[in-house]
Amino acid sequence: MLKLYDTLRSGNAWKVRLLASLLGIPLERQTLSIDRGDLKQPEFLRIAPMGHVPVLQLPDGNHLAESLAILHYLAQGSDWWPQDTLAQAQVLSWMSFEQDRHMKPLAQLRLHLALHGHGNPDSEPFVGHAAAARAALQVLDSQLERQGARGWVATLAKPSIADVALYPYTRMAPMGGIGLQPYPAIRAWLERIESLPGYQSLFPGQPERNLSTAELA
Ligand SMILES: N[C@@H](CCC(=O)N[C@@H](CS)C(=O)NCC(=O)O)C(=O)O
Repeated sequence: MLKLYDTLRSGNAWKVRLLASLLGIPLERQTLSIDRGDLKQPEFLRIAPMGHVPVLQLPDGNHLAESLAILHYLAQGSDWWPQDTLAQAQVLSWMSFEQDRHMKPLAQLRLHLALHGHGNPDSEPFVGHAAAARAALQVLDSQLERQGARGWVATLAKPSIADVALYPYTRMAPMGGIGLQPYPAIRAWLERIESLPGYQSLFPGQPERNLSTAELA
């Protein structure tokens, strides 16, 4: 069985649980705590040299770090990783965008303003993160509009791992003070992802916790 090292609220780890659930792949879950310092322990750093979750443990004992590498691994042989070389490159292009321009500002706003609950949104660096987050969401909204009402971020007929990669931090943007009202194509796309068979929320069965910051286990 595959084992996922995650934390309760990691959006990067949510990507992995979401894809596994969409694919019907069972995952054992070991949930670590950043606050308790679990990610700095030598036993974690031995399997995760980068010191971050998510990390996937394979049945043969190998470990795989970085959410997008794990998505790529899990999606092999499925429709979530297209067969056509150009389509694959387009998926990689949107996944690079996610890491380079999308995830970081949205994650920083959510982490500091919502989860830690301190930081003045009207001061630096949060003003800069908010501008970067809105610029990234505008790029995503325009792409989804270009792809049409039935298209996906990087592909047309079927969703790909680019959609999974871009979903969690877009969905949680309002936690960091970035409302999604100005992005109609994004709002329609979020709804379509949430109605896919196998969709899994951040806290399955506890929808009220999805956008909450409560530190209950
Ligand atoms: N590029 C990495 C980013 C992973 C990442 O930032 N993980 C966060 C949780 S969402 C983490 O482990 N943070 C630990 C820390 O900041 O000490 C990925 O996509 O997996």
